[in-house]
Amino acid sequence: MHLFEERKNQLTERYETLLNRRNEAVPLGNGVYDRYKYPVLTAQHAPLIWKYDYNPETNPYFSERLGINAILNPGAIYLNGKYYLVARVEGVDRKSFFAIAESDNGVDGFRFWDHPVVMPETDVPDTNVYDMRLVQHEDGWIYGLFCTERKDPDAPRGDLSSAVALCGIARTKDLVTWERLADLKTPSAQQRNVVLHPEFVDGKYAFYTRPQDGFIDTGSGGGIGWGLSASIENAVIDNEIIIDERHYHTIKEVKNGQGPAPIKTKHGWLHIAHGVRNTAAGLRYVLYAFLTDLDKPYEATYRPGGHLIAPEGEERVGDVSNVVFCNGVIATENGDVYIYYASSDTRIHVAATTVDRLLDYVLNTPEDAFRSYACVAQRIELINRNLSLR
Ligand code: M1P
Repeated sequence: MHLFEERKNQLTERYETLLNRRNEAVPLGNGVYDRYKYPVLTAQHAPLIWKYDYNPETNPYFSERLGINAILNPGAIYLNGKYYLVARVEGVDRKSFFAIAESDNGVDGFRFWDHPVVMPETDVPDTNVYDMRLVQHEDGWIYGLFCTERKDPDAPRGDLSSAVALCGIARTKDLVTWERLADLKTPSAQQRNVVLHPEFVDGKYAFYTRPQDGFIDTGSGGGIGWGLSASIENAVIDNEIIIDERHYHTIKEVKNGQGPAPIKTKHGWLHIAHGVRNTAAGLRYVLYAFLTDLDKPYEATYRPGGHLIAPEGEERVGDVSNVVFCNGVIATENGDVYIYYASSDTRIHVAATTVDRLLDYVLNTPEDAFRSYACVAQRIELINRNLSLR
C-alpha cells in the first residue's frame, strides 16, 4: 500500500480507538468527588482533518501541516441532554482558538465538531483568545466570556512579551453562530478569569472579575472581584469590589480567580475557583470551593480551608507543570456535577460528584485556621471526637 494510504488508515484507526475508549471512575477517592482514569480531551483528540492535508498529490507522506499542541481549559454546558465543552485548542503556533466537543454522558466519547468556533473580532483584533466561561443567562442568551490578549501598545521597543489581557464577550443561541460584543470595561488595567453571573442582580448584569496590575502579576491587588453593569452590549463596571481576597501562607497567596459560573443550590451559590502559590519549582495552581449568599452572591458564607483538587500523578506534568485549572462545570437536573479541569495547561480531565456531596464539603469542612498551632487544635478536635466513636 502507498505510504500515504497506510499512514492515513493507521492514524484513523488509532484516533477512533481513542475516541471510543470507555472511561472509568477511579475507586476510593476522597469522598468529595471521583476522578476518572483517562483525560476526556487531549491534543490527540483533535480531528485528523484539522491537522493533515488529505490530498496525496500535495501531501505524499501524509504529514501534519497544522499541528495541535494542547487542549485545555474548557467552558462547559449541558444542552438538550448532551454535554458540550468549548475547549481551548492551542496550535503548535501557540495561538489558541475555541472548538466544541460533545459527549452523551459527560465522561467519555467527547468528539469535536468538524469546524472550530469562528469568533468574530472587535475593531481591535485579538492576538490570542482563551479560557471561555459559558453561561446560560436568564436573559435567554448563552454567553461566552473569555480572555482576549493583545500586545501592550505601550511596551518599550524590543519588549515582545508585554501584553494586555481583557475580557471578551460573545453570545450565541446554538454554540454555532457567535455575536461578539464590546470587551468589558472595568477600573482595572488588565482582567482575566471574568465570569458572568447567570442571574440579574439589582436588575443588572453581574460579573466576577480578577483585576490585575500586570499581565502575569496581580500586583498590589488581585483577588476575585465583583461588579455590575446595566448593559451587556457595552458592559462597563464602574465600581469593582473584592469578594475573595488573597491571603498570606494559603493556597491563594499569589493569585486566585473565579472558575466557572457558580452553581445555584438551596444553601447558596457554589463556587469553584483556582488559587496560586509560589514554590521553588514555580507557581502551583490548585482548585478550591466556597459558598455565597443566594441574594447577595458577593458575600461568602462558607469557605472550606485548603484545596478541593490539586494536581496528582500525570496531572503534575505538562507545558506549565503543577497546574490544575477549571473554567467549566456541568450540574444536571438530577444533581450530578461534572467538574472539567485541565492539568498543566495540556489536557482535560473530569471529576464527578453531586451537588449534595459538594454542599456537604463546603458546609462541613473547617475554614483555614491560618497558623500551625490552630491547625493542630482543629485536627485534635476531630481526633478526639473520632476516638469516642470508633
Ligand atoms: O498557566 C496557568 C494558567 O495561567 C493563567 O491563569 P491566571 O491568570 O489565573 O494566572 C491563564 O493563562 C490560564 O489559561 C492558565 O491555565
